[in-house]
Amino acid sequence: MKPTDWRSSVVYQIYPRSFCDSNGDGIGDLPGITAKLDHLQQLGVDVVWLSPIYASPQDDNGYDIADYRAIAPEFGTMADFDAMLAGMHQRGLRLMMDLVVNHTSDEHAWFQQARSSRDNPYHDYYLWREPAPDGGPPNNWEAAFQGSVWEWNEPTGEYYLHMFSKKQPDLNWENPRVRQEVYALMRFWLDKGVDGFRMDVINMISKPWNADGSLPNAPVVRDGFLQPGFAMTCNGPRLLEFLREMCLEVLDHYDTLTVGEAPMATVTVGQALTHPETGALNMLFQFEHMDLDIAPGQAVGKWVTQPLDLRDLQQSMARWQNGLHGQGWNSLYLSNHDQPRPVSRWGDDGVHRVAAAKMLATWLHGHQGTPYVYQGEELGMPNYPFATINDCRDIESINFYQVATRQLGWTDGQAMAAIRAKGRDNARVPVAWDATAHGGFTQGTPWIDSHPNAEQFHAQGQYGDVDSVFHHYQRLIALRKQHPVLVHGRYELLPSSHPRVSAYRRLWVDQCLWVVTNFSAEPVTVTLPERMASGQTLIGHGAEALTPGMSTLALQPYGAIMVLGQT
Ligand code: TEU
Ligand code: CA
Repeated sequence: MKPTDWRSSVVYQIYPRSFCDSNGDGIGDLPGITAKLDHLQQLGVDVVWLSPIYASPQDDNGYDIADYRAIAPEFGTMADFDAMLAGMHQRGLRLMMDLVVNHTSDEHAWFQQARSSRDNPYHDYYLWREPAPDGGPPNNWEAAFQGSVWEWNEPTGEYYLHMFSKKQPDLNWENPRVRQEVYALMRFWLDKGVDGFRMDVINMISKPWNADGSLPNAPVVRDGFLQPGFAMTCNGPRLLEFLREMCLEVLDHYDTLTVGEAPMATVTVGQALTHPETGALNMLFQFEHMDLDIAPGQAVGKWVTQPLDLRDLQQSMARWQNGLHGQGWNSLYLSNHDQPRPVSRWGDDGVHRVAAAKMLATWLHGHQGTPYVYQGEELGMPNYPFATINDCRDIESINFYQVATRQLGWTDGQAMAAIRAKGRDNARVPVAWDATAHGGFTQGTPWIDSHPNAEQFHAQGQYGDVDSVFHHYQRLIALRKQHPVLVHGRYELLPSSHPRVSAYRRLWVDQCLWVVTNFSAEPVTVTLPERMASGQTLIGHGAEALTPGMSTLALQPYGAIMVLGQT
């Protein structure tokens, strides 16, 4: 079976809870997605990544699964799922489901069984440890959503491990029965016609066990017992072995597209996991660029920020572009359901919002790899002005707020400012479809408030506007289909005569593609890379028209240009 060549594909991520509500209960659902498939077809994307829709107590909005083969009632029925999948395939769209198998929900039957007794056949599906000599947790790891990664289980008199919330116990991948369970549920969905998987924190499944079966303490980087433990379980010793087994057992038998979410992954890990011959996944989500605005030398993590230095971003992209060229494959993303809106984070969501959203898109889509568009990004949706913690719904932000204001001495104002800047709910505000109430997301009351400025960026208002962000994404996606240099071209970072202007090129056969983008709110004039002036502008906004012989280029605030020429 000739695998589909997905390298010129563009993926659209749907966060079902916030995409489109079809029955007025304020929660997005599967019939709502089916009703909006023409929007995706018009945009020109090829693949949909659907965040979790499985039965779940929704402690972490579905990333805590209680039944992998059942649809959460609030999202619809299996018949709704089948109709949505059929609608996608009819439009030539392929579907990647979210595979969340580093952990389950504590309400999953496996865990219910496992926590009942040490002799239960499911007990070894999870990770249990005796208390430390002082009766406390077995080691000093802090979980991603605050608190210890260890939770006491009275019935068996031991602790269980949860890297995320205590309602998300980690699975024991050392147990071959657990791995077979995962392969079976993957086949269930692939046999239904699903086209691949986005794999949640997949590089955390192999834990760094000591010879005596204990887990090492995390380095002490701050006062107190708990220390950041997240990185301790990333890129573990048996990761590639488990993923190669997954290929032999499942993936090699289907025409699939796979992307592994891999926090703390390095270029070396990227090469190992996505190498066309020796790897196991088509691509990864790595986080190096997502962590560049985290202030160094502080132990609170992402909530303490620093301005983005464009050179850091350039260097990071260059590392991955060059590191995986011919050795693997990159994903390209600036946003998803865990990150704030890029136009607010690295652009401008005021007077220059449209130009900034287009600039970031041109910059990202000019690179080698598979671009991901997160719902609302194609409309230039900005962050949300969360006023109080009651406006928020995300366990990560709510837990952070509690700890920051109760234990770290942060004021409400300081904590809310951090949440407005980095909170995940920024990405989970309902999509704005039209000028009606709640941006037409629901006829009811949305589960989280809709954006107060939806009238500025709703889809209906952009379909007919050739200068809109939506049209810009449509053209960028079409260019990837027309120009092989965008798919295969080798990346080269170019010197830039301005600290807020990025310049790079792609080289393929005798073709050269230049991408020059202004990351500042000021008009700038930069030195033109050689031979660019005689090229053909493929897409540009806020950029001076090129004429042969030009040596400089004037860019408006957040202006950008992509030019095709000869080497
Ligand atoms: O995210 C893992 C992950 O890396 C995030 O926790 C990220 O670091 C953080 O949110 C940034 O603030 C995946 C899912 O994408 C996320 O939604 C889940 O909460 C998490 O795994 C647990 O399943
Ligand atoms: Ca609904």
